[in-house]
Amino acid sequence: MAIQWYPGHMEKARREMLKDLKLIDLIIEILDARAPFSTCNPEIDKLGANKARLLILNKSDMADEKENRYWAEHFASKGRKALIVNSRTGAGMKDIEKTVSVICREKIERDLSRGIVNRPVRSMVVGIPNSGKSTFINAYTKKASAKTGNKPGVTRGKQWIRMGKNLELLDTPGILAPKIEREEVGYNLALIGSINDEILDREELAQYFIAMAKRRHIGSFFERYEVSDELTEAEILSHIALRSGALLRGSQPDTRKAALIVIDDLRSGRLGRITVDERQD
Ligand SMILES: Nc1nc2c(ncn2[C@@H]2O[C@H](COP(=O)(O)OP(=O)(O)OP(=O)(O)O)[C@@H](O)[C@H]2O)c(=O)[nH]1
Ligand SMILES: [Mg+2]
Repeated sequence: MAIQWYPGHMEKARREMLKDLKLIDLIIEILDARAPFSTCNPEIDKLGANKARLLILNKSDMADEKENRYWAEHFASKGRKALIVNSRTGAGMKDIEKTVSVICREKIERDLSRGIVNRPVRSMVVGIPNSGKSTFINAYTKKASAKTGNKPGVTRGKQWIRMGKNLELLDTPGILAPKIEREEVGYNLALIGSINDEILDREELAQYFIAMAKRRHIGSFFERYEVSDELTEAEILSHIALRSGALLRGSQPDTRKAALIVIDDLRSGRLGRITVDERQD
């Protein structure tokens, strides 16, 4: 599956980010906790080589709790601090300040040795489209200062946000293009709604997810549609079509429509809290 998804404004945003990087001490990378591997951009390792880094496992309310803890530990084992956050409620944000002062201790000590006291840490929020960058900033600053929307690519401009005396935040557009080097990364990004699935075969995407539900015994899936996990993916889609009354002429099951139902149920959380990325050990 060759996903070509790199709109023009992403390349422009990337150039902007490179300029902005010179101004900051700390990169706050917003990941989607449902797909922490797929939404993490490895390019940042190179671009932000000399910067302090904080990972945010955002939308943690939609991801499996056990997996949230796994991913936080996974990143910690690689020397990367990751906080589990829900930007809609602000849950998990109280640890940010303390964490920032730990991560940026070197900079703070360097400042102190030069006689600079309380110069704020300058930070920048980055992440792939729709990961929740604007919602994160709004919640953290507790005022609606950045525009949000449930569509990739809403933010185009940029703005600095002053946050008390210890932190300054730069709101940036969804500047990181997802890095799709493996097929399942593309599928997982599509499942969580991070890339336009118009460019994908949705029936194939739904079948990919159903195979995952079978492999991982995601009970909520089979309960919701009252279907056996012993059927094939195609049979399960047919079953879902029939029981939802999604029929073609001649009463044939409309499996395309069934695929849309499954994907929508998954994205809106009706199948429960599901982390789509597999553990990486
Ligand atoms: N459940 C849940 N939804 C979230 C969370 N954070 C963001 N969202 C939702 O995710 C969608 C995208 O959020 P945005 O803040 O617009 O994402 P963004 O990264 O700024 O997107 P672009 O600017 O388009 O790149 C919105 O519908 C938010 O309400 C979260 O922690 N939990
Ligand atoms: Mg935004």
